[in-house]
Amino acid sequence: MITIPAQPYDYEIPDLSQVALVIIDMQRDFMEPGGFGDALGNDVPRLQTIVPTLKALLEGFRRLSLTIVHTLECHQPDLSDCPPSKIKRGKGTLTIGDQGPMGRILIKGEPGNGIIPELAPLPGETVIYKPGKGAFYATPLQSILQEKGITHLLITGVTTEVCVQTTMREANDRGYECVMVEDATESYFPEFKTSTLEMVRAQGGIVGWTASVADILQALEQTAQRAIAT
Ligand code: C5J
Repeated sequence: MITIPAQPYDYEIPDLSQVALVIIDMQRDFMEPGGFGDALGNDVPRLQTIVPTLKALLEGFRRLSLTIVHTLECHQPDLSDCPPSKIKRGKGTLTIGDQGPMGRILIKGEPGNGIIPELAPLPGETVIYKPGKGAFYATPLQSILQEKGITHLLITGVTTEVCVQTTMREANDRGYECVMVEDATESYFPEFKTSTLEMVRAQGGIVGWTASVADILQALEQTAQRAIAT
């Protein structure tokens, strides 16, 4: 059993083979000027603060050969998977499908839709293309996790109260034991990040747990070292 200090109480993973790191939407469209987040008038650079901590967690998972899932919010070029309500929403300077400085906004394969280079997926890591905010909606994520025997998810990425929280709630309803990683998720709105972390772990962890990258890495690495020593 792996025990991670967490809130509202310790989080336990039966075996390293059962945990996956889920990295939500660390895409240029949300992280860089000229993308979807920027078009909606957000303070885009503030999301950069989590890149080093999330990278440390990703590298820890790679060192230990654990399961890694990246997601991208994106749509087909003909927008056939994008509800008209989503296109209309926001009244930003550019909307989904429009040509922006990094290519068409939120369209699969466009330069702006790619994951930032610091966190780019490596061969063998799962990449989920998702048309919704939640990573389970209209994707093969559930069947991939089931095939791998994953029961525990460490959820990270952007933005905390939109795609990260939606994914965690979807996962919770499907029976996964989830941690939202405090210093590996970020929002354009600091108060929304704080509230999301609080609402996840309120009421005895009604949606799950929150924990820090340092505590997670320490627990996972100690377990892996113990396994090598025995
Ligand atoms: C948003 C996301 N904020 N990845 N997407 O539209 O959170």
